[in-house]
Amino acid sequence: MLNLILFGPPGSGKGTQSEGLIKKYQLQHLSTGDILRSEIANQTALGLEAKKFMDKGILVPDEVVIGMIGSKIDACMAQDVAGFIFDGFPRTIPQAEALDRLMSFKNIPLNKVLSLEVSEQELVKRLLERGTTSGRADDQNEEIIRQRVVEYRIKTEPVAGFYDKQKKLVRIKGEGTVDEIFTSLCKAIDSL
Ligand code: B4P
Repeated sequence: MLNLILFGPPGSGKGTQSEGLIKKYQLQHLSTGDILRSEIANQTALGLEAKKFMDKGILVPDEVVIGMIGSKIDACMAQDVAGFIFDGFPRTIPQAEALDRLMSFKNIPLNKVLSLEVSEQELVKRLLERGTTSGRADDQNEEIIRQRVVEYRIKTEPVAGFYDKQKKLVRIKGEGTVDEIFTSLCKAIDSL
């Protein structure tokens, strides 16, 4: 199995690059952002709870996200998958520890953590641009976007150190064209 984490701040291109990677490597895409938005669209209890946090640019509580990803992995393992791309998960140290436990319990490896490095100025520009077309509440307002970046710096950035210690972290320049960044990601994956 090939199992990867696509890591990086909001707007760094995790969702964009996942699209190409899942096609090329035939991987199962697990995006906690997408799963949460679908729960909101279906007005489930989990979605209604998550929306309160997401609309403010704050991370959804760990126990909600960890339970959610655990059941998605179980559902995918019931089918025959070549591997997973985790997109937007883990976003905190407790989430990373929970994923380690889950993977080792299921006896599946985590091969690499690919970290997209993008400046804050570029992140805010991209998300405001997407806000004009996506209809996403968390992309509409610069204050909320900056709050998401603050959440990233405080709660998510330490996760890079967690995987660096495990010698799994690869830093990739996340600025340039989508194709250029895709080529760098593929190079890192193919060197495995
Ligand atoms: P996510 O859905 O994960 O979204 P994201 O971080 O905003 O975006 P991503 O990095 O995927 O950017 P994209 O490719 O789309 O999270 C949303 C919210 O959900 C979080 O704030 C949080 O509240 C909650 N959440 C999700 N996971 C959670 C977790 N594990 N724990 C707790 N809470 C969680 O790109 C953005 C824009 O840039 C697009 O418009 C794209 O076209 C553009 N772009 C991409 N690459 C580009 C390039 N090379 N050049 C120019 N523009 C580019």
